[in-house]
Amino acid sequence: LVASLEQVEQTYIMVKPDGVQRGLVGEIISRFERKGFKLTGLKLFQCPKELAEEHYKDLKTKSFYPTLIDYITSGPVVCMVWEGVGVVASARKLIGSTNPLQAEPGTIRGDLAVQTGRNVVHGSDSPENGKRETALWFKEGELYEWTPAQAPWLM
Ligand code: RTP
Repeated sequence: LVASLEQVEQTYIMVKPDGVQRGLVGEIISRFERKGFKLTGLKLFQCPKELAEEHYKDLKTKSFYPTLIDYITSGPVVCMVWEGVGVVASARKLIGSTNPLQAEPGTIRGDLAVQTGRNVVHGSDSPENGKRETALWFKEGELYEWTPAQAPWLM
Protein backbone atom coordinates (compact mmCIF):
# COMPACT_ATOMS: atom_id res chain seq x y z
CA LEU A 1 0.00 0.00 0.00
CA VAL A 2 1.57 3.28 -1.06
CA ALA A 3 0.65 6.44 0.87
CA SER A 4 -0.62 9.38 -1.14
CA LEU A 5 1.48 12.53 -1.04
CA GLU A 6 -1.18 14.38 0.97
CA GLN A 7 -0.83 11.91 3.83
CA VAL A 8 2.89 12.47 4.18
CA GLU A 9 3.66 14.94 6.98
CA GLN A 10 6.90 16.47 8.15
CA THR A 11 8.00 17.14 11.70
CA TYR A 12 10.84 19.14 13.17
CA ILE A 13 12.84 17.15 15.70
CA MET A 14 15.71 18.65 17.66
CA VAL A 15 18.23 17.06 19.97
CA LYS A 16 18.60 19.76 22.62
CA PRO A 17 22.01 20.84 24.00
CA ASP A 18 21.88 18.34 26.89
CA GLY A 19 21.25 15.49 24.43
CA VAL A 20 24.28 16.52 22.37
CA GLN A 21 26.44 16.99 25.49
CA ARG A 22 25.46 13.56 26.85
CA GLY A 23 26.31 11.78 23.60
CA LEU A 24 22.72 10.78 22.84
CA VAL A 25 22.55 12.00 19.22
CA GLY A 26 23.01 8.57 17.63
CA GLU A 27 20.59 6.91 20.04
CA ILE A 28 17.87 9.47 19.30
CA ILE A 29 18.33 9.39 15.52
CA SER A 30 18.21 5.57 15.65
CA ARG A 31 14.78 5.52 17.22
CA PHE A 32 13.22 7.52 14.37
CA GLU A 33 15.18 5.55 11.75
CA ARG A 34 14.18 2.17 13.17
CA LYS A 35 10.54 3.22 13.38
CA GLY A 36 10.60 3.69 9.59
CA PHE A 37 10.50 7.45 9.07
CA LYS A 38 12.58 9.25 6.48
CA LEU A 39 15.24 11.82 7.36
CA THR A 40 15.10 14.77 4.97
CA GLY A 41 17.16 17.34 6.90
CA LEU A 42 20.00 17.12 9.44
CA LYS A 43 22.54 19.56 10.89
CA LEU A 44 24.52 20.46 14.00
CA PHE A 45 23.74 24.07 14.80
CA GLN A 46 24.37 26.75 17.43
CA CYS A 47 20.97 28.41 17.82
CA PRO A 48 21.05 32.23 18.00
CA LYS A 49 18.93 33.81 20.74
CA GLU A 50 16.53 35.42 18.21
CA LEU A 51 15.72 32.05 16.63
CA ALA A 52 15.12 30.42 20.02
CA GLU A 53 12.73 33.28 20.88
CA GLU A 54 10.86 32.86 17.59
CA HIS A 55 10.64 29.08 17.97
CA TYR A 56 9.25 29.35 21.52
CA LYS A 57 7.21 32.56 21.00
CA ASP A 58 3.99 30.88 22.24
CA LEU A 59 5.67 30.35 25.63
CA LYS A 60 6.80 33.98 26.02
CA THR A 61 4.56 34.63 29.02
CA LYS A 62 5.62 31.50 30.94
CA SER A 63 7.83 31.90 34.00
CA PHE A 64 10.33 29.35 32.63
CA TYR A 65 10.71 31.16 29.26
CA PRO A 66 14.05 32.94 30.00
CA THR A 67 15.53 29.70 31.40
CA LEU A 68 14.28 27.84 28.33
CA ILE A 69 15.94 30.33 25.94
CA ASP A 70 19.21 30.07 27.91
CA TYR A 71 18.99 26.25 27.80
CA ILE A 72 18.34 25.97 24.05
CA THR A 73 21.17 28.40 23.23
CA SER A 74 23.63 26.88 25.75
CA GLY A 75 25.37 24.68 23.15
CA PRO A 76 24.87 23.17 19.71
CA VAL A 77 21.65 21.33 18.89
CA VAL A 78 20.99 18.72 16.20
CA CYS A 79 18.20 19.88 13.91
CA MET A 80 16.27 17.28 11.93
CA VAL A 81 13.27 16.99 9.66
CA TRP A 82 11.56 13.61 9.53
CA GLU A 83 8.92 12.72 7.00
CA GLY A 84 6.21 10.07 6.84
CA VAL A 85 2.54 9.25 7.30
CA GLY A 86 1.46 10.29 10.80
CA VAL A 87 5.01 11.28 11.71
CA VAL A 88 4.00 14.29 13.87
CA ALA A 89 1.90 12.37 16.40
CA SER A 90 4.08 9.27 16.19
CA ALA A 91 7.22 11.27 16.96
CA ARG A 92 5.51 12.81 20.02
CA LYS A 93 4.75 9.26 21.21
CA LEU A 94 8.34 8.14 20.62
CA ILE A 95 9.53 11.22 22.56
CA GLY A 96 7.16 10.82 25.54
CA SER A 97 5.68 13.35 28.01
CA THR A 98 7.27 16.78 28.51
CA ASN A 99 8.11 15.88 32.12
CA PRO A 100 10.48 12.91 31.82
CA LEU A 101 9.32 11.54 35.18
CA GLN A 102 5.88 11.11 33.63
CA ALA A 103 7.19 9.76 30.32
CA GLU A 104 6.64 6.03 29.83
CA PRO A 105 9.63 3.71 29.77
CA GLY A 106 10.38 2.94 26.15
CA THR A 107 10.06 6.58 25.13
CA ILE A 108 13.12 8.76 24.60
CA ARG A 109 12.44 10.93 27.64
CA GLY A 110 11.18 7.97 29.68
CA ASP A 111 14.42 6.12 29.07
CA LEU A 112 16.97 8.92 28.94
CA ALA A 113 15.89 11.97 30.96
CA VAL A 114 14.82 13.10 34.43
CA GLN A 115 14.13 16.86 34.36
CA THR A 116 11.57 18.86 32.35
CA GLY A 117 14.19 21.57 31.94
CA ARG A 118 16.64 19.00 30.47
CA ASN A 119 14.36 16.77 28.42
CA VAL A 120 16.86 16.08 25.61
CA VAL A 121 14.61 16.42 22.57
CA HIS A 122 11.94 18.53 20.88
CA GLY A 123 9.22 17.48 18.45
CA SER A 124 6.59 19.59 16.64
CA ASP A 125 3.11 19.30 18.18
CA SER A 126 1.01 19.60 14.99
CA PRO A 127 1.46 19.21 11.21
CA GLU A 128 1.14 23.02 10.91
CA ASN A 129 3.93 23.54 13.43
CA GLY A 130 5.93 20.83 11.66
CA LYS A 131 5.89 23.02 8.55
CA ARG A 132 6.42 26.26 10.45
CA GLU A 133 9.39 24.95 12.43
CA THR A 134 10.97 23.25 9.39
CA ALA A 135 10.88 26.59 7.55
CA LEU A 136 12.27 28.36 10.62
CA TRP A 137 15.28 26.08 11.17
CA PHE A 138 16.16 25.02 7.61
CA LYS A 139 16.88 26.81 4.36
CA GLU A 140 15.38 25.27 1.21
CA GLY A 141 18.67 23.86 -0.10
CA GLU A 142 19.28 22.05 3.18
CA LEU A 143 16.36 19.63 2.73
CA TYR A 144 16.59 16.53 0.54
CA GLU A 145 14.11 14.25 -1.19
CA TRP A 146 15.39 10.71 -1.69
CA THR A 147 14.09 7.17 -2.07
CA PRO A 148 14.76 4.60 0.63
CA ALA A 149 16.31 1.35 -0.63
CA GLN A 150 14.20 -0.77 1.69
CA ALA A 151 10.63 -0.75 2.96
CA PRO A 152 9.02 1.32 0.20
CA TRP A 153 5.67 0.22 1.73
CA LEU A 154 6.32 2.60 4.62
CA MET A 155 6.49 5.60 2.31
P1 RTP B 1 9.04 20.51 23.09
O1 RTP B 1 8.36 21.71 22.45
O2 RTP B 1 10.44 20.80 23.53
O3 RTP B 1 8.89 19.24 22.32
O4 RTP B 1 8.28 20.28 24.44
P2 RTP B 1 6.75 20.08 24.74
O5 RTP B 1 5.90 20.42 23.57
O6 RTP B 1 6.69 18.70 25.30
O7 RTP B 1 6.54 21.13 25.90
P3 RTP B 1 6.16 22.69 25.90
O8 RTP B 1 5.10 22.88 26.90
O9 RTP B 1 5.97 23.23 24.51
O10 RTP B 1 7.49 23.32 26.50
C1 RTP B 1 8.62 23.48 25.70
C2 RTP B 1 9.84 23.15 26.51
O11 RTP B 1 9.97 24.08 27.57
C3 RTP B 1 10.58 23.45 28.69
N1 RTP B 1 9.69 23.54 29.84
N2 RTP B 1 10.10 23.82 31.04
N3 RTP B 1 10.21 24.34 33.84
C4 RTP B 1 9.07 24.06 33.28
O12 RTP B 1 8.06 23.99 33.93
C5 RTP B 1 9.03 23.80 31.85
N4 RTP B 1 7.95 23.53 31.15
C6 RTP B 1 8.38 23.35 29.87
C7 RTP B 1 10.82 22.00 28.31
O13 RTP B 1 12.15 21.87 27.81
C8 RTP B 1 9.81 21.78 27.20
O14 RTP B 1 10.19 20.70 26.37
